Amino acid sequence: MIYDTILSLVQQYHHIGIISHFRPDGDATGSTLALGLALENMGKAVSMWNEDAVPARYAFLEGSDKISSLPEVTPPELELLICVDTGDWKRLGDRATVLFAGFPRIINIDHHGTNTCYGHENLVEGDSAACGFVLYNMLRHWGCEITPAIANALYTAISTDTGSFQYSSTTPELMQAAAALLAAGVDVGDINRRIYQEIPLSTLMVNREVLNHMVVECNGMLSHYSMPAGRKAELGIGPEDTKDLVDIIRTVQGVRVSVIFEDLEDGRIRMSLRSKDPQISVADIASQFGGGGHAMAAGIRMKGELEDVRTRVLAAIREQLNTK
Ligand SMILES: [Mn+2]
Repeated sequence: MIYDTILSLVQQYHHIGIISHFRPDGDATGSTLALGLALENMGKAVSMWNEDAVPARYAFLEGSDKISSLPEVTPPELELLICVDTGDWKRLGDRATVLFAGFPRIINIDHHGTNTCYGHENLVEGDSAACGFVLYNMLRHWGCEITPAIANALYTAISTDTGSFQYSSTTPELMQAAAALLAAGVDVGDINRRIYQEIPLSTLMVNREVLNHMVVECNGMLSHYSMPAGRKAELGIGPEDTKDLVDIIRTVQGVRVSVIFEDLEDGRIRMSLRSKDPQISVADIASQFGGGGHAMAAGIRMKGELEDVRTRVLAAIREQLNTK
């Protein structure tokens, strides 16, 4: 059983590093923290890292200040590296992939169906709603105490990756896990206010920009929005502000596929894709362009000009919409 294999590795080693994907979301942050705190409670020396800072909206989580930026060199004492919520190695980020290249003991714990199993041990539950749910089951199997701080981290991971328990990935077992987390000390009103009702004004201003300029086409089945680099600079917005934009344009009645195009400073285009139609997998579309994710939520990063990339990706989506 993979849970036991991972437990025996954890028991065998003392200095353990935990890392998740760049531009961490609630699942990446909550999963890093929940596992980190649980391992600390087991007496381990734990380092929690991320290539990017913890988003401000998750800074309330107890222990989130322990998630630090990457070290300059791989710490010589590091014995075990655990990657959470990260579907492929390069999603750890440009610096992390160089820093940990060739590291001899990597455990990959994830829930992305497109996971490339880059670890020496891989716990990948592709139909699980959140990495936080995979971890919840593993920690329960290990017999770990779910402290209030761990419960809050896991709840944040699970809630944010299910759109507050709205997506079809929300199973009875997941709801039972959420109930157990409430029993373990999550204050559900407080945590939901902190996660969903304390949005920075700058983010809401970006939302307004998106609503002003989104395009709905393909008989109302496709919504998209493009954020050119110049416009980002004019509005003075950072990466945090552009994270969940696709969730705004996907709510349009009748829309089946939504995509956001964002011109990044490094010459690449970031795309965030969502499907509301079980017949259309945006992971399949994303994989045509080197991206990946889940059937209903996927992402792509590729080099190129915004116009050109948009033309190609929209053509692939229109083809799907017209044939299904
Ligand atoms: Mn996730």
